[in-house]
Amino acid sequence: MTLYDHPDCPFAQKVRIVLAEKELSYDTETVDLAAGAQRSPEFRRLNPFGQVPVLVDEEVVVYESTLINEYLNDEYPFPNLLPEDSAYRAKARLLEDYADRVFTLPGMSLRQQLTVVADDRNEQKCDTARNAIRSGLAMLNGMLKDKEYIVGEFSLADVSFAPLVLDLASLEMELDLKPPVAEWIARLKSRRSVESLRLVA
Ligand SMILES: N[C@@H](CCC(=O)N[C@@H](CS)C(=O)NCC(=O)O)C(=O)O
Repeated sequence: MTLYDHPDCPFAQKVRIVLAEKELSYDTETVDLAAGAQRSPEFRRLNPFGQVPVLVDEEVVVYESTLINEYLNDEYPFPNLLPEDSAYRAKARLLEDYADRVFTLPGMSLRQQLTVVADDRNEQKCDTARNAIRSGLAMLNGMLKDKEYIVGEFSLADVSFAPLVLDLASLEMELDLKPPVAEWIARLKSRRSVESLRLVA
């Protein structure tokens, strides 16, 4: 199995966490995004949208991190990372989608702005991103009040939030994390899969 990867890509990190949870061995092909390797005809044959991550498992090619993780969970079912109950499974999937679109993408946008000297930053973009991240953390805080993980057991929903929550320190934000969410982050950080990937700053 080969993962077309980039070390800083939070979507590729989601896949790496699942591969580690399932203790699967794989090769890594780092795609040089800065040099535009994702736009090469060879890479576009794997993913016509020209993005990492892409997983190649023998003759099976899957792109889109959420779909790769679904594939991994179907094909390598132990440990199962989705709830048995279909209502909870739907909830986990909805939260994965929320994490990708409403939490991780604003985090990437903020991170990108922070690479620019302060005077040239788009403060409106920064504020929008910070607000989205704060709303996401507040929502998680409410959901985690009586649970160890977002839908009870550790699931693909936790995986989807993990890359950004494990790297909140780099976002230069004042955060007053309440115990449910702070304890959940500590729990995520102590998982063997996460420790082994050294995603924690
Ligand atoms: N929805 C995609 C997003 C993947 C994505 O945004 N990948 C970025 C790196 S983090 C990428 O390959 N960017 C290169 C480009 O778009 O040219 C997923 O979940 O896999």
